[in-house]
Amino acid sequence: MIISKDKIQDLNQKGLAEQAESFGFLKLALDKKGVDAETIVQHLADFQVAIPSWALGAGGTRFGRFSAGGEPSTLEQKIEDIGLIHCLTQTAGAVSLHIPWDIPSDPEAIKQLADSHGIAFDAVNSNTFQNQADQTFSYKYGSLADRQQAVREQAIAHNQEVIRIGKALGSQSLTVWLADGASFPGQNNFRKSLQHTQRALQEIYSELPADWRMFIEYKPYEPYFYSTVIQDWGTSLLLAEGCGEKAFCLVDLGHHLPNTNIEQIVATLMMKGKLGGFHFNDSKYGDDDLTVGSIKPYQLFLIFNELVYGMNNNEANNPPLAWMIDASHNLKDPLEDLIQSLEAIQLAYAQALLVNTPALEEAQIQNDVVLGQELLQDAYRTDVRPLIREARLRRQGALDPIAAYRSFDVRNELVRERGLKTVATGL
Ligand code: AOS
Ligand code: ZN
Ligand code: ZN
Repeated sequence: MIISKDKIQDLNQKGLAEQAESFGFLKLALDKKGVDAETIVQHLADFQVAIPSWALGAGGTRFGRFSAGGEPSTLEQKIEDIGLIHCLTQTAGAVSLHIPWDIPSDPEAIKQLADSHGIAFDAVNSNTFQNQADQTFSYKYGSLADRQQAVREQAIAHNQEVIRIGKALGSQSLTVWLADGASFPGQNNFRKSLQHTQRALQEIYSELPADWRMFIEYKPYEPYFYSTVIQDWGTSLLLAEGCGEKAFCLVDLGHHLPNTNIEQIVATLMMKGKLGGFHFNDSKYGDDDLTVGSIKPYQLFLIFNELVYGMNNNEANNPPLAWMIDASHNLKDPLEDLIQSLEAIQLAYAQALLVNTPALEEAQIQNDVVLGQELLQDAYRTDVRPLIREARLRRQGALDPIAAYRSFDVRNELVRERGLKTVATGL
């Protein structure tokens, strides 16, 4: 299924007058505060977030999985799905592949297909948390951290293979997330596990092309529940520094113990120039992978406030970040879910761009605690939706992507094309 730009423009017609009015009103209000709405709209229009190839089917839990129907079963269909989201939102201009779930049989053809949808290849993800059909050694007790050299070598070789696949697609970064850890005290030697991991990452790093970056993702628990080798940002930073200047930390919002101050982690990593990428999602309890902004939108805003501050005060030369959504669950239509996540990301970004940083710094110098909070909340409580709609309009996206998705009857069309009982590869 392909949605033409003309169809989107037609649908937008009836909302244009109202949009012009609300955008004009907000623009005036921001003007009075010395904020240029046009600059913000431009930032929003340029902001692109990668969609992971495993989030296009209905996610499951270990208790069950309910197909959405019409799910993509090939990489080509996954790219088409991202193309649908991108043409509506104009924000999903990249895909993040998971190897081996999505090995392209013909990289050149896939590249062309993605290109025709305006989609680039973002970070490629390796997988050493599952056994593959043809592999010699099991990852049951570990991969890069495993006590057996043969297991580690197999996991290293897999990561190097993922780099080769990514290279053929024009990808420029590798994300490593390890399940390695232990569920019981006494199971593993902490120091040896970490040393093995560092050496293995160094070996993978040595195969990284000059213009590539490596992202090291951390997570406190799950799938193992006593210890995880790369448990937190400190461990991730230590490993990244042990590899070299092309290695960075990756923050997944769901990978923190409850109430962790994630915005402070973002600030610290950017101060060190070591924040490489971001996995957006939301959670109430753990790595829930819920729709971005569905539970803690104020936290998301505070995180974006640090990201914006970090990008504007970049003494450590932190490179541009790789943005990705890492969310999927089993209730919503996965494409509508992703559209909601993209919207939430844009909202938080726009609000953060509104923060009056000089005034905030002055309030901090004056120890005016109340004013500091007021300044942040003034930005957070501004209805920035007209800015986001304006950014989409200028790129010929849909004024209201969810409404457009429904009015084009996308899911039923996909079910007609692909069938009702479909299973997308992935988690
Ligand atoms: C796992 O919890 C991490 O969030 C990974 O980033 C990701 O979900 C996984 O690599 C997908 O397979
Ligand atoms: Zn993640
Ligand atoms: Zn996760």
